[in-house]
Amino acid sequence: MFKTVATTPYDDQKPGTSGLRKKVPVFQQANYVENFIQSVFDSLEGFKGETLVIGGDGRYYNREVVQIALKMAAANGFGRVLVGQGGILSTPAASNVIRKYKAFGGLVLSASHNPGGPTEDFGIKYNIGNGGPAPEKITEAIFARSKTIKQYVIAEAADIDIDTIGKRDIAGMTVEIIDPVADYAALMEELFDFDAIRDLIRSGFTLRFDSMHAVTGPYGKEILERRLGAKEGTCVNFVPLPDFGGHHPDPNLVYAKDLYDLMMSADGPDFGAASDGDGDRNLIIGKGIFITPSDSLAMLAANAHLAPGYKAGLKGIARSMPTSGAADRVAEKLKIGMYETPTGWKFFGNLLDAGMATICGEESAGTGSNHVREKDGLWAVLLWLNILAVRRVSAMQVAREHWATYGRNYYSRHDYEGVDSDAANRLIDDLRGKLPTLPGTSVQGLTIATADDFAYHDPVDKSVSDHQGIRVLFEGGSRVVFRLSGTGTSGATIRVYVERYEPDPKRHDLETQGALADLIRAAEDIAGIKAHTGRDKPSVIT
Ligand code: G16
Repeated sequence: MFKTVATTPYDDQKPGTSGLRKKVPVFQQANYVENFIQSVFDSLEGFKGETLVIGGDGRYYNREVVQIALKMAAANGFGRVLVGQGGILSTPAASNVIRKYKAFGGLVLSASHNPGGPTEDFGIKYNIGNGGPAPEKITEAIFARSKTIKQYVIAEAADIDIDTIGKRDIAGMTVEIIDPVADYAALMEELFDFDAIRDLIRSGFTLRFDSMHAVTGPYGKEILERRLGAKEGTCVNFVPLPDFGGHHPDPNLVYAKDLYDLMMSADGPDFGAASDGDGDRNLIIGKGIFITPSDSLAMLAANAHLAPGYKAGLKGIARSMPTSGAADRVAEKLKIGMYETPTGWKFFGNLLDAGMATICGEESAGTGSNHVREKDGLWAVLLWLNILAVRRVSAMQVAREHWATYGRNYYSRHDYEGVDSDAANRLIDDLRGKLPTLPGTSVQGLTIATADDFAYHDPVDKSVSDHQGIRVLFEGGSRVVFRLSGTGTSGATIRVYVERYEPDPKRHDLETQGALADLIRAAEDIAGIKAHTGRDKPSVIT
């Protein structure tokens, strides 16, 4: 019933910021998927007879990998697997299912916001029993195992029907095909005041939710249109497609430009939002105003008590290091803890589990809370709607009042994508080498106060993560941060994060790139991006 297959290791199965992401043809190499999944299982202990969750964002190759994973889970001794119907589970929904059904862990099949299709991206991520991404200790063990693996085990069974809800069996292991939306929608009803949001919508408030042909389509339809009464047509691009309709399912101002243009137009709706490939990211645009993810985190944290799920207040806020300091000011006012972690949602898990943080967020369009252990795109949309339903003001007013109270953190990220990896590594190495000489020097009229290579000391498990990004802080609180993306699949992506704090409300109406112009020039002077890469402008500005 089970067979052991001899295999040889691949040397490139190192999980990045969020799991293993590669082009589909890489995953299609002989035993590539099997090697990785076996390496995951070999790095875990005590799962015999336990429950595993499997689901993905529906991208090309999702269905094939679900079948392989099911047969390998059976051969490795799992007792039961819960699979989203059609192999679909958004990342936050998968996190919820793992928690709700006390599963041992889960395999989330996604390359998130990266494009999908036969020559595009695929990914596999392992989540632990708290519903969150495996911590570095486990991802390192998986990588180590993948370099020495000699065999894997798999059930000799036919593919099973994953499209019909119900229980079936694969080589003695129970497989339950579950509704991917129901548990998640129930959780959202617990956290938010659906009556208040329904009233707001009934009063004429209009919205648009763009699923970018990715996984949140069915979730948006059910929650926004069916349960909250938004009119049909509120959800657009809601049919998940294996290639996301040929688009980049990344909810930013470049790839969701249609939504942005609509929201800036005179007859646009009151509120617009989009989510990404696997449903964990969010883009929030009020009528006439784009809310940066860093600002959204701060504004949600400042107003969260208006939603039933957070009425007791927040224990603390956590943000990734490159995320702006806007949320820090909210934490200061609320007199709650503020934690700065490396990029990667996995670093929030310990803080959430320990009850130290309630809300977390990242500049990369991610916000979430202790309701699951992943960032959650629709959750952010619903919290915004709940706040607007209670306050009965526009998103623009929420933002303006927030800035008037706390000051404004002008913020932008400049990405240089598809850069030669050696050149990108040299740029970072050179920067690292320069760090001790930078403080006290002036660039573009700005004086550098401190410069370092960010290292995180986890306050819960005391683990240390080094080399998490180069920070250059200027006198007055502005800063630039440089790091290499850990989610790309071709070449390297250099990310430059630029931030200026502006306390003066008379200066809260500036155009962002203009407000940051001297810092952007300073970043070039400090890092020599053009000299290292030949690029004189970023590929994406968000
Ligand atoms: C992943 C991680 C996030 C991270 C983002 C960008 O998001 O879960 O924590 O901020 O990648 O990472 P990087 O800057 O290394 O590319 P997602 O939505 O891709 O899963």
